[in-house]
Formats: sequence, structure tokens, C-alpha cells
Amino acid sequence: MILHEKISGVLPAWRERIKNLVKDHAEVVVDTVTVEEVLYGMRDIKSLLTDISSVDPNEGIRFRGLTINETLKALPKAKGGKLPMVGGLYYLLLVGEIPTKEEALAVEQEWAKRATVPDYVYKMLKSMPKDTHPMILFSQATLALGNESVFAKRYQEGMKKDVYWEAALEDSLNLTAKLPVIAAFIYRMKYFGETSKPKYNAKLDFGANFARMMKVSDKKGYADLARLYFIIHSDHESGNASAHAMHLAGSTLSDAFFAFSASLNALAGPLHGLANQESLAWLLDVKKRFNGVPSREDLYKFAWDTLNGGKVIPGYGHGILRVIDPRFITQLEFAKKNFPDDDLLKLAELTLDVVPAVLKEQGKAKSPAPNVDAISGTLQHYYGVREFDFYTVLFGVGRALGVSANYVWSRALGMPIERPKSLTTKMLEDAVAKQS
Ligand code: NMX
Ligand code: MLT
Repeated sequence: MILHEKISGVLPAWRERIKNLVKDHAEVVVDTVTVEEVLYGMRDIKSLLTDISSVDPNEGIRFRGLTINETLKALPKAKGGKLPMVGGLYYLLLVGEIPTKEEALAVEQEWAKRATVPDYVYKMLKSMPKDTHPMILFSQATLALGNESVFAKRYQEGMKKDVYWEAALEDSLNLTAKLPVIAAFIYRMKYFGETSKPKYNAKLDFGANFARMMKVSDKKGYADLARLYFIIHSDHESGNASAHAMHLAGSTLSDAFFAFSASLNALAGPLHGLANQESLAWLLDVKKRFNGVPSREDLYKFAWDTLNGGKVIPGYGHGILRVIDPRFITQLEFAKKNFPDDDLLKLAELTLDVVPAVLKEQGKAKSPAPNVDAISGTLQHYYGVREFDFYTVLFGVGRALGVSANYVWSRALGMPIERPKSLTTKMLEDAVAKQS
């Protein structure tokens, strides 16, 4: 299998680099820890290693060194579409090189071979109460797939540490192949009462398959939106909650299914991935209240009412970004190109004009700029996916690509169990007293 071959090729030199860092430079200081950082979500402490992506606070994401625009330009395009194959992105994340068309297609073919979801997963999903949140269903299905984990089985058989990554890669390919099928099944079952199993078509790529299985391709272009969506949501370095949750669970040698379920459980919070559902709900509330796109003044007042009600304005602010999220800009450009006259798009643009000003006036948020979630729902809404409590599942399908690539590399580089040290309040006060 091509990914296995390619990673095997680059791995020895990478292991050597890590070995040398530990052997010769173990005591070099990379960062210091302040009281604020201990008390404030460990925000800026540099303490995680990843080569899959990195985020500069003033620029945004780079996948293996490439900005979003460079990534979209460099990756081979899907047949019949304007955007790249998701398989090419997975190759880039895992291998660190831009794939040829054949290499991207080889990943797509691996997925097609592995896309069958076991019957017991469908049965389990069908047995849940109808009002279950889609993220609960999605996380449960992911966890259930662990029954087939290659890693767990080989570990029990005494697998050697230096080949953990091979089993991790097998599990990651099996997991990522099945996620679009499970997500589409949850969508059709929950909102349309359909319980037939979606069929993956080996002649189509990941994005086109997803569009077909969701059955929302009434407007042309949903396959391209799916490709764009999964690519830009794939990774955001290692410290965000969903990536970190997967890394932490995986560091105990939990298999990729356990670890990804943990990742989804972190993504499901309103301060993280669930903000995409909240953000569209907020825009729709505005539209309903003012019977369409309001005036700037009305929107300004509405935004202040949200803040005065003790709520956050979803889709705005960020843990580390200090500029407009480039993932927001990419989606805005896609929307302006494909449906410039949409009312919700106009409202999202007006919000971009008003909300940062309101947040600045309030003076609390470190960044008043929009993040990825401020507009992703607007795009889904246009193409007919209007059941907004489903949106975080879409985020999860994309996020699986990055966090599973990290999971494979963490096993390949022999990353140990993660275990930071905690302090009591008294210890912290003592540390302060000692230095004052
Ligand atoms: N609306 C209202 N208040 C905000 C917002 C916002 N959009 N963003 C930050 N603040 C507040 C924040 O609640 C905090 O208040 P307090 O001191 O009372 O606790 C203060 O500003 C300082 O927060 P920051 O240091 O700027 O932000 P932090 O790093 O703690 O949190 C987020 C980052 C993303 C959780 C925060 O900006 C937020 O809640 N945004 C809205 C939810 C959202 O869009 N989340 C999705 C993020 C992207 N993703 O996909 O994960
Ligand atoms: C993400 O994509 O994970 C979010 O932007 C949150 C983050 O990076 O902290």
C-alpha cells in the first residue's frame, strides 16, 4: 500500500532526528510556564510536537508547510470537480509530500476498499432514541468500530513497538474510509427516516461519494463544497481540544477508534466544533427577528443583546489566532463565487462588518475576528443541509484526517504516554512568593 511504502521511506531519518534531539539537547529550554498559563488553559505553552500542520497566530494554518491556497492549488483535482481529492490531502498530511494524481487516487481506492460499515453499527444507531444528538450517534458509531481494531488485536498478540504505526495506519484508513458512510447514514436516518445502508461508489472520490450518499446534490457543487470543507477542517496543529484529546487518549496506546471517539467528544462542545451549529442558529435568529437581513444598527443592537445576555457570539474569537481565520476567508470566497445573492451570505457579510466592532467595544475577546465556524453553516444551508445540529458531524469527518495522521506519526515516533504535572493552589502561591 502506497502510504505504508512512503512513510517507511521517510521514517528512519525522522526517527534519527528525534533521537538526536533527545540524546544531545534534552536540557535545552524551549519555553517557560507562567502563572497565567497554568490558570488559563495552558494557552501558549509550547509543549506538543507535530509536523502535520502548524498555525501562526497572524497567518493561520499551514498543512505540511502549505497555506490553504497553496494546498488547494498543489493537490490533484477530483474528476468532474474544481477542488482537490480529499485522498490527496490525506497523502500530504501523512507523507509530507504533494502527491501525484495517481498517488492521490491510490488513497481514494484504499478508502473505497475499506468503506463497508459492519451491520452491528447500523443496528446500534437504529436502536437509539430519535431525538439523540447526531454527535452522540457519530461518536458511538466510531467507538463501536473499535471492535475491528487491527492495533488492539496485534497488541494482544505481542506486536513490537517499532511497528505500532503500521497497525495505527491500518486502523486510521479503516476509520477514515467509513466516516462519510456513517455520517451520511446518520443524516438520512435522523432527518428523513431512511434506514437503508449508503453505498460507496468505488469510481467516485471521497467528496463525490459523500455528496451522493447525503442525497443533497440538487444544486450542483455540493461535492466540491464537501471536498473543500473536509480539507480545511482537517487539522489545526495539535493543541486544539479535538486534536489534543485524540493525542492524549492515543498516548495510552488506545486504538484509533477509542482515541477518535475522545476527539469527537471534545469537538462536540459549543466553544469548539459545536460553534458551527450555534453560529448558523444565531444568524437564523437574526433573520427571523428582523424578517430578513437587518440594518447595521439593528444587528449591532442584537449582537450587544447576545453579550448582555451572558452568551458568546459563536464563530468569533479564537484561542490562538489573532487575525481573520483563513479558513473563513476561503469559505467566504467560495460562497461569493457560487451564490453571491444568497440572503444568509449577505447576513454573514454584514455580521463580519458588525460583530468584530462590538467585541472590540466590549474589550474582552483577545481576537474579535471570525473563525472557521462563522460561515461554514451558511454554505451548508445554501446546498440544502439545513439541519444545523448535524454540522459538527461534518467537522468531525474532516477533523479525522488530521488527528489520525497525527496518531500514526505519534506511534511511529514512539511518543510516550502524556502526563503533565499538576500543582495545588498553595504550590502556585508558594512559587509566586519565592519570586516576589
Ligand atoms: N463572544 C463573546 N465573548 C467572547 C468571545 C465571543 N465570540 N470570544 C471571547 N470572548 C470572551 C471570553 O468568553 C472571555 O470572557 P471571560 O473573561 O468573561 O471569561 C474573554 O473574551 C477572553 O477570551 P479569549 O482569551 O479571547 O478567548 P479564549 O481563548 O478563552 O476562547 C474561544 C476562545 C474560541 C473559545 C472564544 O473566542 C469563544 O468562546 N468564541 C465563540 C465560540 C466559538 O466560535 N468557538 C469556535 C472556535 C473555533 N473552533 O472551531 O473550535
Ligand atoms: C480548530 O480548528 O480546532 C479550532 O480553530 C480551534 C483551535 O485551533 O483552537
